[in-house]
Amino acid sequence: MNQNTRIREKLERLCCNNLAACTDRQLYEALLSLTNEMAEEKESKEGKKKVYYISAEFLIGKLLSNNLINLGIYEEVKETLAQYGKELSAIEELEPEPSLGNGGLGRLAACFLDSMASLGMAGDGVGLNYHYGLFLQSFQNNLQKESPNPWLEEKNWLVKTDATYPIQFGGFTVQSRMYDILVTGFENRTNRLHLFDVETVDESIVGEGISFDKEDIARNLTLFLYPDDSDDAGRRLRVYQQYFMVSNAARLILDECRAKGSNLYDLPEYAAIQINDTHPSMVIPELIRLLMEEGIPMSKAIGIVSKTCAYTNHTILAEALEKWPMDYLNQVVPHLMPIIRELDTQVKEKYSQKELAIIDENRLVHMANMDIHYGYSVNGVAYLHTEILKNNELNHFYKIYPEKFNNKTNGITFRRWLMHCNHELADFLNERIGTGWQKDAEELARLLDYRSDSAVRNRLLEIKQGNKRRLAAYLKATQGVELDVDSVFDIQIKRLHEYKRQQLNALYVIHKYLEIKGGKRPARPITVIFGAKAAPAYVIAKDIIHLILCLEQVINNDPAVSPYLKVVMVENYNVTKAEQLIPACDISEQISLASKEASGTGNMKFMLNGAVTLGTMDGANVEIAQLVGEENIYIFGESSDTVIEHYKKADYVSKEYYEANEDIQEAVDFIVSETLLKVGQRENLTRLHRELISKDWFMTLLDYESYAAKKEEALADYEDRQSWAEKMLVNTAKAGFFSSDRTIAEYNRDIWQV
Ligand code: 26Q
Repeated sequence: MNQNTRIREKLERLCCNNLAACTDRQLYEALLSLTNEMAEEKESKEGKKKVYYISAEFLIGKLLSNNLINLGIYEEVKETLAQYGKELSAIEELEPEPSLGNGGLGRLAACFLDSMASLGMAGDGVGLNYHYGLFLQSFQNNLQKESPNPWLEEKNWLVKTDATYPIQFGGFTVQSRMYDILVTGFENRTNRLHLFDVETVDESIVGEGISFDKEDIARNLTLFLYPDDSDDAGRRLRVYQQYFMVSNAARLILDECRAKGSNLYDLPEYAAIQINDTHPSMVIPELIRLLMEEGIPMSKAIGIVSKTCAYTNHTILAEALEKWPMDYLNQVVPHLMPIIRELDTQVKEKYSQKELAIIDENRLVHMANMDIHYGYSVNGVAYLHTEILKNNELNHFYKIYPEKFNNKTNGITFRRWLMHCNHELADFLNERIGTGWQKDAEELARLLDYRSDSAVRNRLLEIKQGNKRRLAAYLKATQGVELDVDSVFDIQIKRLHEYKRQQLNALYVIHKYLEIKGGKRPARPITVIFGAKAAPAYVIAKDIIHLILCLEQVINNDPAVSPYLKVVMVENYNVTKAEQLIPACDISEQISLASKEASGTGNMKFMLNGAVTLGTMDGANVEIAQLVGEENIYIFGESSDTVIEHYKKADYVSKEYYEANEDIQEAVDFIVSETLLKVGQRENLTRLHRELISKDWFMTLLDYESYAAKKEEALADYEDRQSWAEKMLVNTAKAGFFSSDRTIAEYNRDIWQV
């Protein structure tokens, strides 16, 4: 029986033998069963060792079409449905997006699961089954509003398992339950994402917006993904969540390893545990505790765990490094405290420097420090990031454990970020360079043979134009905005944070607006697209969103300007929207303050899809620049060394830049102009204005001049369509290095050895 017939029969059976009469919803549910059934068939007998990737976030995005692609049945399903007059794309739209992550860190974890399965490695994810993903964002009066974001429908991707554990907190115990999401590899094995939950969670305790009773742990434990750590009760709940996650993980790992024959002394031969940032760090003391319960002496238990756990650092912002007050831990996990204290004592006996302590003089427990002392590997997520960790942020540790430090430059899965989101480009590549790139991403370099071929260049331009048209239609349908598809699409989509500097982009928009008002039109209309959620308690981030929304209102409604410049803030930016936006991008904005963005992964997605980067020498931009060469990227701004010097000397004064440059002053002052105050809130706009002039911690004004100049250069170059197409081609061709298959192969070679 051929594949097509088999799928048709299965679908028919799932649809009670009347596919034509099925609604799209029924078809969605049938496809969900079909893919899970086929995925289960690909679960293979395990080898001895397995990777456990523990993460508080897995930003997996919609799964249906990705699973169809990975199972190799996308085209067949699409055709079968078409024969009955059904459209796969309409069915895909019905799937709710599981937004179980905040941003880059969670999306990376999802790409890694895809790559482990696609490479045929035994590697499972372990995390939490949040009932509500990252809040839904809507705009009201040019302000961000948050509301709950449920994703669990009656029929969903979760497979209920029999695994359940009693998880003990200070004063009470909850019973957990493990649910699995099947992770299909591309034409390869199936792995699992284990998401733990408690049965007592109660969705009815959610009140106004995204508020809820933060004290009622049994009912709220896995209710929400944490968007921030703004209040005390919220922070405490986060500790409950983290311990719940790692205690379950530790028990599962020990159970599975014992079942495979481990005597627990040989645990490192059975398990490699990757700690994704410090959120799962308590797995270290928890494993030690559980091993001791099995009768293993503490010193031995510490040794075993130290050979099993490895830590990835994703940030150099000091405020994001988790430090938990001892009081919290005493309340939430009193049984872990003797172990954490002993780990700290052993460190203090060996090393007197206070930077190396786990428990500091303010009784704060430094989770990263525990990971570095008691893990066997510490990695950063891009070359520059790892260098900064070694030479600055974690230098004290690097000096005592140089052998533990290694770099693993991030990557992205090409299945989702090319094959699924950009069918036209994927098909064209298959046609021109064969399909080998799907398994060996470096084969994309074969495209370089065509860099001077005008037929290929024209086709790339045509594909881009088609994607821009599709995006325009999508934004018209979802937000009612009209885009000029012949304009340059300049896109910045990522979490809103001052260090990512959406405000820098906004200042340029103001400058352009004023220029056009003054009669100077750009060579070609420009469309500046933003997408970003701000943490609900992050005041300045919300002010920046307010500014962008006010600019959108003013500019798009000004008939003298809107034919030449438009601003669009995409509502509720998420993975699904990224999949629409990225293929349609001409200029990719990666403009963080150098030294602050650990890696970035959006930058890689844009590059792969033929956008040209406008960026600073930060994170993985450095490696992108090296790969594509300076004529295929627009780099501006101060270097990370200079920026780090400014912080050390505390000598950056934003006001000096404001006073010295007329363009800057004009743009900054426009934030509090009559024009903007008419559509915006005085409080928000004046606060942001003041912040930029008197503080500007992330040095927006420092880089304004070089940013504006580079952007002008990029816009001018865009007019030579043939040479721009060559830049697009080189970017796609050189993106192979950023496949997460390469990243995962490196993790396995240097850290996991599965
Ligand atoms: C911490 C404490 C309390 C509440 C929340 C948090 C918290 C939550 C999420 C801290 C950090 C995060 C997420 C960090 C993150 O996404 N980092 C990004 O990781 C990407 C993958 O490595 C990099 O590409 C980005 O550069 C980095 O910013």
